[in-house]
Amino acid sequence: VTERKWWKDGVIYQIYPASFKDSNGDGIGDLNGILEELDYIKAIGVDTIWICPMYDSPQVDMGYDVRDYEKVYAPYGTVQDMERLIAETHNRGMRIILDLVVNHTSDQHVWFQESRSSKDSPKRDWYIWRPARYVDGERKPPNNWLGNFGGSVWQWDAGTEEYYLHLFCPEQPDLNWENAETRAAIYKSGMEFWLERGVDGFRVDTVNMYSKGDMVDAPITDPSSEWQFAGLQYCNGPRMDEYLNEMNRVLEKYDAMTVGECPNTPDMSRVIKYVSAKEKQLNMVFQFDVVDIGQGPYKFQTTPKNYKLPEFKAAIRRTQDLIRGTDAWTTVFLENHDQSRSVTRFTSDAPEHRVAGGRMLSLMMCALSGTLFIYQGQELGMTNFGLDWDMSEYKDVDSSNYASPHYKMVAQRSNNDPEALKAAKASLQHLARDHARVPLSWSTGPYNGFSPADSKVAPWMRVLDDASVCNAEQQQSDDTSVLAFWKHMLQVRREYNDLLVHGQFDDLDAGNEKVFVFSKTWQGKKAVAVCNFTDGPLALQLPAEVAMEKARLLVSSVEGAKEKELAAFEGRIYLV
Ligand code: TEU
Ligand code: CA
Repeated sequence: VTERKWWKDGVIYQIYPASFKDSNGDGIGDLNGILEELDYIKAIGVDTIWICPMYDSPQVDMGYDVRDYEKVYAPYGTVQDMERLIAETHNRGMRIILDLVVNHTSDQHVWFQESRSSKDSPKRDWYIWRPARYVDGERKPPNNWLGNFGGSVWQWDAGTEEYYLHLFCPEQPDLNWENAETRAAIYKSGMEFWLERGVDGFRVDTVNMYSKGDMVDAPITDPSSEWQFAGLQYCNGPRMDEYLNEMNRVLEKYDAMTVGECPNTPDMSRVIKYVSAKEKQLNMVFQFDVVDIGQGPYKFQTTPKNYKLPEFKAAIRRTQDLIRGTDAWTTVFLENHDQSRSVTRFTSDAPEHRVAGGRMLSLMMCALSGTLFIYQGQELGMTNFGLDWDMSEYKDVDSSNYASPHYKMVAQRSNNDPEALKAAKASLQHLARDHARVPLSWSTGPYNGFSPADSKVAPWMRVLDDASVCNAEQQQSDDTSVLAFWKHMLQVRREYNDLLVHGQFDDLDAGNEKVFVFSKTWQGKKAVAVCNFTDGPLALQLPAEVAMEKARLLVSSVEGAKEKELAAFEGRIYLV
């Protein structure tokens, strides 16, 4: 049994500032827009908000390229606005966490400007510089690693004639965590500046990439490319424990919570070490098992829905089992700003199924153990935008850097074969990060209510075409909406907190390709959840033990649930 903490029972609502709400009509979401909607957020039943990077940034990667940790990106507001937002969040009895992006900075950060100014700069060693390799007289980067957004992870700096490392864009040079002075500066500027202003914790970006190991060539898995997948090398390097223990000593002073982003970590014992209470590293992590499903090593080369339900269930089991007999803690999430919409990915966004899909996923998530994360718009059941969007309307650097070259390559290799191009576009439309970044639909008004009605500037990104299908205003007054169901489920989750948030998870029918049936147990109490992942009705078959013990239906995600039949995308929870 693990110790109780506020963040374990917490429900955290993630806000993407650019796309949440534009208060002043410049087409870009802002901090005052968040302030205006704090009561809306509180009414959902969440108790903590997480703000994606709102720091000063040239926005090459939407703020994940920080120019100054101690300033706010001007279109979003000021440090004073942040102080007000922190105070107003706390006044409502909620907490607020920020995104801590300290694996890398922007190339415009003064630290990097100094580092690149000369080889003798006192900050030279704050980033990762290496000389070129020469192969047959030709200049080559130090190794063959493929970057997260395509291409080499190394960028040549003509001024000082060395390469610097960037696991993401060239405009995002990696900080050198091996240097103690750099780490101290990170803690002071990136963390303490905001902890002193009252933030309650951090979502820690790419936390497992701080220690890069010995940076030898990655094995060749894609012979057609010069650059090879190296995620298993630059993640979880040898000094991770040391760095996280040190970082934790800073956080401890403020009793701040952390949730670390943890891609490329299939080794469960490594995950457990990150989040085991006695290890004093992180409070919890986001494992990628669920969101990576069906994706393969090359994100935009997969076909939509190319996985079977048992794989999805197994991925959930891997996150739930983190707390089985350990002192660790886990998370529940299906969406964030890097993922497409869960209704589209895991259920169906067909008009007749969208509401049922959104409600069932809410029921499933609320029945799983761990800290629950909801991404803005997920509470409304927002879906992916359509196939009709033009490539130029995808704004994310991941889509343009990665998908467009891929699309061009497909075009070239297939000699513009329409079928091949259709498949490439379908993959992009299914998985692009852009779907999560579409401005939130608040109403059916101009700009879907995202910008003020009299605004002269269009939102920075295209809004969804028909907001009458799904918007916050309508759902607030509709008992059958996805939003109304989330509110109800969060109450249920609170009422049965021990069982649903802390209980032991067991998959009762792991091989079933249509239905997800799992139980939660806590000190002699038991709940069973049943979720129909198909788009048609199914005969209800409860596990024998449940049926015999006369289970009581606690909640169903559809109106007028039938006794012997599950509706399409219906979820239920029984108390046994
Ligand atoms: O993401 C890091 C990450 O490993 C992936 O989720 C990444 O977005 C994916 O490989 C791209 O297809 C974090 C942030 O969540 C993301 O938004 C940033 O772009 C990235 O770090 C760099 O800071
Ligand atoms: Ca604005």
